[in-house]
Amino acid sequence: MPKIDVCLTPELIPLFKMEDKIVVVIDILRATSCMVTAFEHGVSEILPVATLEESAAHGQQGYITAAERNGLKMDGFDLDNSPFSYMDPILQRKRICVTTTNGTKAIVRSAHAKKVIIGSFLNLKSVCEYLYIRGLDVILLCAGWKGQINAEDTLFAGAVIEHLKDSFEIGNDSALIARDLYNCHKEDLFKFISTTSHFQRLNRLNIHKDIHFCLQHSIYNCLPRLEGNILVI
Ligand code: 3SL
Repeated sequence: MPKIDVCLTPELIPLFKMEDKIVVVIDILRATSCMVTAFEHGVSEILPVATLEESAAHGQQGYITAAERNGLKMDGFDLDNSPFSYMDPILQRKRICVTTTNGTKAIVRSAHAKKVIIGSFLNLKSVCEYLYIRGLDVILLCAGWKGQINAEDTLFAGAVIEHLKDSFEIGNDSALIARDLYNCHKEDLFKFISTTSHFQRLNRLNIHKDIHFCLQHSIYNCLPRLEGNILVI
């Protein structure tokens, strides 16, 4: 049986061999939820970059730019990191260059994997179907927060493991912890997430509706994947 490992923070990437595995990058609040929402609303490609400078430079080349740090939109860029901003019809068929505090860095750091796909609760079913059909070893990469573990990405990793439990072996203890955390809290994810650090951070910024939105399960079918350094569907 293929195995599922969980990498709880990008700081641990050097401990994993990604070249022969499918990596699912997870940043539930909010980067990967935004990306799935963007594609579902007609965006044609997303270029994830690590730095503000790279995003600004791509703005000069015709990309729409999005930049978030510490939950806030950065001055001089077009978009913030709210899923609702990506529903604007003006973005249909447009290319967006995005940089966020953790999510885009995690994507860039996993670009050497065999395949990189984008996971969120919004496209949970599509993620699980894809992994089931491929039947390869998987790394669920949690973007975390500035090198630390976070609960919401770990919960999503646990949800994937729980959904695929009959077809994949648990690869490491992080996967075991993620699965059990999800099973403990799956009846009321919001209640648990409302006790977490990023919830408090976003709450201080009045971003409650994004949190509710990002915790919806499988409302979208798209599955963004990395081709070269660009996300497409
Ligand atoms: O860290 C990230 O990549 C962001 O998703 C964080 S935030 O939700 O926009 O604050």
